[in-house]
Amino acid sequence: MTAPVVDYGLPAEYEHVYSGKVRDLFSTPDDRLLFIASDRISAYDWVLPTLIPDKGTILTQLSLWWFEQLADIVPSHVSRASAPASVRERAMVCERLDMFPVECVVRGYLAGSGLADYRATQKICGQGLPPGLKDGSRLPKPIFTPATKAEVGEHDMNITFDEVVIAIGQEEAQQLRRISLAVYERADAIAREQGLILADTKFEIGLGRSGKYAGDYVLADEVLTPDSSRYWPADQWEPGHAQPSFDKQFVRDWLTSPESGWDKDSQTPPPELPVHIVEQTRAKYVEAYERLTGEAFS
Ligand code: Q0T
Repeated sequence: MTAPVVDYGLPAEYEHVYSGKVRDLFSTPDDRLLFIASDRISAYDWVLPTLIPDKGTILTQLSLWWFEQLADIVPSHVSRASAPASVRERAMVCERLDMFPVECVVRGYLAGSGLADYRATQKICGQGLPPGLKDGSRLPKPIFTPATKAEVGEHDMNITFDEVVIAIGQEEAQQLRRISLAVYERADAIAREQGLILADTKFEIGLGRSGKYAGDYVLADEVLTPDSSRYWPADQWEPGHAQPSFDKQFVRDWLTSPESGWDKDSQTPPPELPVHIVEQTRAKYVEAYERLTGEAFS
């Protein structure tokens, strides 16, 4: 897949492997992977033409912090090898894993595709839920709602646990569910102490191929960032309507306002964001980092 990749000024031995909407993956000279978070931002399924300064660095540093908080539950793919200087703060050098072809989603609250599926069938990923739940309702308990990994431009498709079993095996599917639920519970508890609800989140997991974690389940990708998770301010949580996005609400509100002149249903590319929207949005990523980690983002 080839999506917009900026010039990161990497040494020639780093080869481009893959790009998502906002992340770029390169191979390293020593057969690891260099996972780079760009400053790109997506909304309404588009990558916007405007960058959010420091977004990639903030999300990478937040992800690294989360991996540390989770290390007693599951190891991470992050290697101690250093990334090239030009991307050091926005990149992670990672061990290559054998990835499971499953998006490991956990939901503690009803939103997004979970809400859509619940409204259509009173189930999510084949799991029945009580009647009467609303947009934003807390679920009776967190549920593992796996999805298939879609190509760039496509949406992930929710699948049942039995479909995961068919794809990867019973033992493996149970391990992904166990790890995902344990990580969600830990992260929600930590977020809650800072006044944030972790409504849902998505993990990618693989098996270690060599070294210390050979054959072990290892957490990959970026974790528990606002790009991979829905965080809601706990003091504003109110089931019955869509909860405002912690990070992207300024962007969405502006894009759908008359000032933008854009119609999200028009299939035409969105316009550049005004500077004040960029600045407000950057401030939300900084706020997420600072609230969760308790550290200033310098
Ligand atoms: C992967 C082997 O997240 C992806 O790409 C971001 C641009 C998807 N992806 C992940 C892998 C990883 C990771 N992370 C790993 N540690 N080992 N493959 C491949 N694609």
